[in-house]
Amino acid sequence: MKKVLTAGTAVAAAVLLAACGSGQVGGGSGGAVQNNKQLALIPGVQAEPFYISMQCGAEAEAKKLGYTITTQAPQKFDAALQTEKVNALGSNPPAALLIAPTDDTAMLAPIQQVANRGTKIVQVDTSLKDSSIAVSSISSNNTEGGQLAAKTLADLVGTKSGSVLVLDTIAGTSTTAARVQGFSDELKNHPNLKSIGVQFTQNEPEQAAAKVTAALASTPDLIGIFATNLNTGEGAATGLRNAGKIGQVNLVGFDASPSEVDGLRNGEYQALIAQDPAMIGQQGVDQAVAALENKPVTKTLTAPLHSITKTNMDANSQYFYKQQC
Ligand code: T6T
Repeated sequence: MKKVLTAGTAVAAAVLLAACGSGQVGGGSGGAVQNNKQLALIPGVQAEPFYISMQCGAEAEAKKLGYTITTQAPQKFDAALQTEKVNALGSNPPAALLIAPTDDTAMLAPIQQVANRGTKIVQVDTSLKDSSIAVSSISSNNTEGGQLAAKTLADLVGTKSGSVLVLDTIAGTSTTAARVQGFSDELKNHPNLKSIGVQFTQNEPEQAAAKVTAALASTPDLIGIFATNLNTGEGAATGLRNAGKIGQVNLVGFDASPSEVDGLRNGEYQALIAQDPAMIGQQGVDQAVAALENKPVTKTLTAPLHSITKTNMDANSQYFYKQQC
């Protein structure tokens, strides 16, 4: 069963989930983790506003439900570093682990080891190719987010024609891959916009900036850039700024970090597709606790997205990501 979460309906959603009759995953007994009220969150990378906002949502919900949650984040968005964090859960694993796998294949084995010790697994944001290990997976509809980005870009350019660059993060990142797919599919409906391809950036703003610099040099008719997450967006803005091309090339970003929001206000970005990471964290905890307490669990949950422009940004400030709770 797949459910769509809408903003401001968290309580209603929880009631709906509890009443849901099909496609549910039973909690089962946790073996060694019975009566354990300890949850863990392993996000993709430390000190990043998307994951900080997710952590805030998860912590508030855990407290409300009488659980504690600790967060261990890798220093970089990197499967080897994230594996170290997973392995460090060691012989005293949490009752449930909320995790954003940084690689849709490489993270399966370490997560499997934790699951083998009785820990319930909940995927938040990114997911494995084979998600069957998780009792629940919560993310934005990233394919739709990519489509929304392409439609937004098409609206921005109107009848003008030109080339479009897509900046992805790291191969194996489920979310940004889905955004690229959605964007590329929708772009086919806009023949005035021609893709010059997808560039990986290793999720490093410096690499994104360099790709933009190179694209500006090789493609004089560059009219738009789709940056599939906040790091690629921040790098793209730097590349455009360095070349004096701010406002001449439309930049549509994903996420709503403080620096992206500032960039939207001062014209570096023309639009942002904001996620609701706090809701993803909150629902991650709700699903984990439901699994632990043998209550109905929903296998797949979709959090809402919001297209934000300079014109509507003040009315959408609740979707801006946090630097701290
Ligand atoms: O866009 C988010 C997240 O959804 C994605 O999976 C990885 O990048 C972010 O954390 C933003 O940097």
